[in-house]
Amino acid sequence: MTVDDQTHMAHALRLAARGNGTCWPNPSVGCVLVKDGRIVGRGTTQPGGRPHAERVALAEAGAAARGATACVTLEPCAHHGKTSPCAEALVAAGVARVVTAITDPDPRVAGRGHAILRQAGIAVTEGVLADEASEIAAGFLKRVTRGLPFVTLKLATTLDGRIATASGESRWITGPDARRAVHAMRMQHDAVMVGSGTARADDPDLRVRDMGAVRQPVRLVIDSGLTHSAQSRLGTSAHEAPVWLVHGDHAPDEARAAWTARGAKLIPCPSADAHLNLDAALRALAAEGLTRIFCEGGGALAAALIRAGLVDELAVFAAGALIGADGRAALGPLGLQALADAPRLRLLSSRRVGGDTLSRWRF
Ligand code: AOF
Ligand code: ZN
Repeated sequence: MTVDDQTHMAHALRLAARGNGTCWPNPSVGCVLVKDGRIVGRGTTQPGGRPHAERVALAEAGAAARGATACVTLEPCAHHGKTSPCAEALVAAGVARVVTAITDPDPRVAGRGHAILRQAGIAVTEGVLADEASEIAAGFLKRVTRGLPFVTLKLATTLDGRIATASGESRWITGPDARRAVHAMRMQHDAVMVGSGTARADDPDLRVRDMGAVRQPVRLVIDSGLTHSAQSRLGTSAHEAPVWLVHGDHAPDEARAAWTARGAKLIPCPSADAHLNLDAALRALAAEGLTRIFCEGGGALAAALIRAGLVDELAVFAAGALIGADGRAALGPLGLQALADAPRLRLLSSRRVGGDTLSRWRF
């Protein structure tokens, strides 16, 4: 591994990071082709997951790929999809050396991509900036290895952790810069998720706005009884951007018919006492291809996800305001018996966003 490998891998990782939210069920991969110290090709996995990053970079480089070094954030694929494997494409293009960050855990690849390259006499260096690559591919890695999506829970609260006054007034707690940052975060996820209480109370639209043309994330409601009205904003815009509802067996037939007629996708899930089994719900969503879910509340869903150990990251926007104990709490009850049982999170980063702060924490 050289300093140059790290520099070019960092470049490939920046390309990969940009594609998060657009490629599901595939990972967003970045690829940089370097020859004589010059970048001759760059690629990112394209929206929808194809073409793969290596294909895009090879197409840009053309004949210049011969003798070049390819830096790829994920092991090149070894399986035949709509096209031949990327590992074979790199061999055919005459690439001299391949540098990768992490192995692809997809059982169709899992080391075979590296093997194809080595068998063709290409020098392969693995593990360059592996931690950074695992971070960017966290959704894909969790889905493939555990059958669950990576879940980020966003909270936008006052300094004392309130999200509304007692009367339910909540617009706005955080400022315009924080709200814009939320749209940028939605864009980096495959789906934006809320519980049925928030859907009913806020009638949200949940689309990414003012970010140019984007692949809209799936708008997801966890709604065991299918109580959210199909006449809502989500219902009336379901033909413009995808809306999925996860519901229990007791959801009324009329509600199912109304949502289906709107073009929404219904995902049935086992439930007990009117509560969905959230682990099963998230597994069903991963099976549908989702790798990164951005949960925007409300407090009941947020607490239930935490209790079930299903949240990976917490993103907290805190405004310099106070509401007090008569306001609504950001989180429903966690049912803790002792302080020792309180979930402890690790601080990833903390920064100022306009007049608010954003801190990111890992479970
Ligand atoms: C690469 N480069 O840019 C990506 C890869 O459904 P398919 O045929 O497109 O294959 C999806 C699998 O390909 C996915 O599960 C992962 O293993 C790999 N993704 N591989 O060489 C890429 N996105
Ligand atoms: Zn590929």
